[in-house]
Amino acid sequence: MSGINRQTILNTDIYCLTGEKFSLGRNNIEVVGSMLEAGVKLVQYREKHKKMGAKYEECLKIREMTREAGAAFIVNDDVHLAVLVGADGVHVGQEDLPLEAVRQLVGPDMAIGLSTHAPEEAREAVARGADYIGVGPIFRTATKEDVCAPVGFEYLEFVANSIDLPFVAIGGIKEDNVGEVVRRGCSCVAMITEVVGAQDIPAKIQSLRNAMQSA
Ligand code: 3NM
Repeated sequence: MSGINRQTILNTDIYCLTGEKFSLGRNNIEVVGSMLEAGVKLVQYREKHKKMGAKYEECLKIREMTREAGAAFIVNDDVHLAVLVGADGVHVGQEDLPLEAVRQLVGPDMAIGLSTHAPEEAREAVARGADYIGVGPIFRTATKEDVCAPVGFEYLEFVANSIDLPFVAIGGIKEDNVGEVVRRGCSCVAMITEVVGAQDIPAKIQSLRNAMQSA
């Protein structure tokens, strides 16, 4: 038994997403290895522009590594890839398949995360059976293509106070602003560039944890 399940998948502090082009020349496998070495317990594979064959190979390897480390593994966008590699979850956006269709494909055990940017999307996520929601972008970010304007703290506070679902804040979160996010009632934060773009990933994770704990 891994102990990882739909309801508790966000019960951790740092949710790390891959982003090879921001990884200082390192590949995703190497970067995920450093995240796991640092004790990260939740990893998402996110690569918008790789070919499916390459994504499949990387996900198989990351599945093996995360399982070994007792970490949860979520695949972004590709529902069948998530199923094929035995991921713990799949994360989708507002324009992907509807949640009911995703649930049909992944079965009863896999967590489904949904990106949201406004109160009505959060309410809809609850009604349609998401297991958790992403709340963002909190700050300006250039990492995601076609990203909307920052939603700021107002939407984050709305979710923290009014939505009965686990949530993760995302978008432009860095060591120097993560404390503000935590103080708004957010216990799990997701990051791409702050982690994958760090020269020393374990040291960065430690600094982020220190900043979160002293917030
Ligand atoms: N989703 P960074 S913002 C993947 O708002 C993603 O839903 C967002 O990258 C959302 O930590 C984002 O480098 C990019 O800003 C996060």
